[in-house]
Amino acid sequence: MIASNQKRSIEIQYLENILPIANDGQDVIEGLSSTPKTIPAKYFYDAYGSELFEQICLLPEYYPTRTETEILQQASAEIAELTGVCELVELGSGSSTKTRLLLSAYENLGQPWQYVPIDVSSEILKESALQLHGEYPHLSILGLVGTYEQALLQLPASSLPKRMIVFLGSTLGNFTQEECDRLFNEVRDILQVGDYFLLGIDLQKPKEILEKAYNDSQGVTAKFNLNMLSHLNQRYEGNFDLDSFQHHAIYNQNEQQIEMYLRAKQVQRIQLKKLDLKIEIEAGESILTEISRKFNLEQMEEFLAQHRLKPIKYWTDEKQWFGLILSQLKEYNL
Ligand code: SAH
Ligand code: AVI
Repeated sequence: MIASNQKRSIEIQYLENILPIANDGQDVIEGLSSTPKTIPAKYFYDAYGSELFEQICLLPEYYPTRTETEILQQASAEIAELTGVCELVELGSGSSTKTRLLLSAYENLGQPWQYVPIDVSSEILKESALQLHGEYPHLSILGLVGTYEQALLQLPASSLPKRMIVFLGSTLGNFTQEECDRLFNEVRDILQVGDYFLLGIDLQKPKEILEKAYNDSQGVTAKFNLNMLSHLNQRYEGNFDLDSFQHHAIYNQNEQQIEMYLRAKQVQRIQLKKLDLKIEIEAGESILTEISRKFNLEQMEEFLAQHRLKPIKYWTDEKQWFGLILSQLKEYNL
């Protein structure tokens, strides 16, 4: 436990690429060499991509951020009361805007505590960590720049008796079922019995609402999607021509997921020099850049329980568009 007179701190660490996850770019090579072609969603988030995501959150059609904010406004004080003072570790923290509702609730407990934001996008993480440090007098911050896997493998021990891993925004929806399973195993392994996991998930709803949210009228989502190519050009010395691709997003009802694509308007010869990769993309061919799965609350509770994460309470909005589930790691066999 940190003594209440101890000086609070702020630190940003850049995580090492350690085996078995030292694969910068390997996932791009694999994705672009497979059929259909894919690019992992984490490549959306360079500094400009994070800025565009912030703009998406404010769009009238993009209901998830607004709805989860409403839920957090109602639930944050209760969550802080239920868990007590703890270390908050946030996966994919971005600007930490919504998280502030939670952070304020923990700050109101009036004791020293810690926040560990984790994000691949270094600029937005550093900027928001500095702001939060100025705003919350009881808070120490350890920002970790890296992927979820890297951060969960390298997370330093907490000096507080309890820890809560926070995963908001339905970012879990950007994972395949297999990746969700792997992440929940990693979360389980990092938590001690009695620790918490707070998960925000986007719920199933009519196709029209979903497709509008990913095809906004101002074209911000299209810019966000195309920016991934510009990020790859800069990162790996590539020659993607952004004008030769078109944003395309549909709801796949069978898979209950939004699928976001970049469709080539004409044949493309792509080279990513730093990855030593050359590929050809046909006219009309689509690259899958993101899935965004839409969940069912009861099924998610079952899935959590299968990973020893026992649901304690859930919150939702009036329309049941979004859900927030607080679960707790239980002993084996209980
Ligand atoms: N939690 C915020 C931001 C969601 S956007 C919200 O709810 O609004 C997803 C965030 O996850 C981005 O900030 C992005 O940079 C980060 N991210 C995406 N893939 C990641 C990965 N593999 N590892 C770590 N962070 C990742
Ligand atoms: C971060 N993630 C949960 C967003 C989503 O809705 O899947 C990313 C996004 N893609 C397009 N718009 C927003």
